[in-house]
Amino acid sequence: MTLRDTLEALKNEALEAVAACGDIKDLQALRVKYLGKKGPITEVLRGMGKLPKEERPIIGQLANDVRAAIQAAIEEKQKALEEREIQEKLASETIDVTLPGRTQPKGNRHPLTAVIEEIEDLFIGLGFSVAEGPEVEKDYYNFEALNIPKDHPARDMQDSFYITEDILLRTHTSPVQARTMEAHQGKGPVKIICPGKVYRRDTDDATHSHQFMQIEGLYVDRNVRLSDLKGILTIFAKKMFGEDRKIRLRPSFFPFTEPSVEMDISCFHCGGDGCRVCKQTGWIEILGAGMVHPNVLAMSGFDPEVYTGFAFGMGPERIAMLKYGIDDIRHFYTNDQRFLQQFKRA
Ligand code: 2NM
Repeated sequence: MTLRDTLEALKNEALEAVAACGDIKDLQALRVKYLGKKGPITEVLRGMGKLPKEERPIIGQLANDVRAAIQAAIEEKQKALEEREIQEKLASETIDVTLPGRTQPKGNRHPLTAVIEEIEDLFIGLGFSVAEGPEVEKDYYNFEALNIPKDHPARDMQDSFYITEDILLRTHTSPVQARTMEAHQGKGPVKIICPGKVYRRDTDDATHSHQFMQIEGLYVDRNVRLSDLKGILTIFAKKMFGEDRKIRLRPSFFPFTEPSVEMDISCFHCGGDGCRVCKQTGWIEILGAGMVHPNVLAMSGFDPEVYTGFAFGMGPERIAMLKYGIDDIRHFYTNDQRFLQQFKRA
């Protein structure tokens, strides 16, 4: 075989191999095999020295043409294979934009949080600020500063969670109010509501919990009267339970207020005629309140001859239970989705 025939055969073999190739990796191997440094064309060009002088340019030209032909075929194939790869990818990765989206499960506010925030917003609208304080509290702020005497049943070890002899889990949020008054150094006004967790040594049942929420309000200034308390609480009752609500105050007793009252609202279910919600009385007890005891004002640094104040306290669980007809306080703390999901807003 002449060199010319060898080159011609090489070209045909290479072009056939390239034409049959269906894979980019295999094509790369063919490129190395035919055009590489150790390939047959390089070998022909290396052997040129042994050729008669007049044949060299002819064979050299032919070898270059063969190399160019193979190179062109490989490049064309490369493009075709790459194009095929892109088309395959596009076909396999098509997105159906008409498919409906995956719905994300949406949470909702806890009903107790919702009621507390509603009450907060209402009092903020009446000029109150929100104040907070520690849940682990000194006996002094929890009892002493609130005129709760040493022999009061609330101070019994059986009724409160004591940590040491003079540190306990607060049994109400009133210590926050005592601390806030103290921080004001005898200068009014103090106009705050204090929402927060409180703790009592109770056995949990449908209406009792060892841990629950409380919201207390306090307004101390010159000339604050019981009529101011009545006005504020009437607005609260109407906003919370409907514009038709009436309120009534019954005399009561708390160590930290004098006089002390309990407030009822006219039944929002029957309007006052008597039903199962109001136990046929027409009235529903909502909160306790009163005029801040002079001893409490004095212990917190306010002159009771100059300043007076009203205070009130309520249980947001009870408010929420009445508002939504919830029959067991434990529902608030057990996170049963069947309960919680009922308070989704539209
Ligand atoms: C109540 C009822 C009546 C009350 C009193 C005070 C303070 F700190 F100012 F003395 N805070 N909260 C109070 C008064 C709370 O809860 C049923």
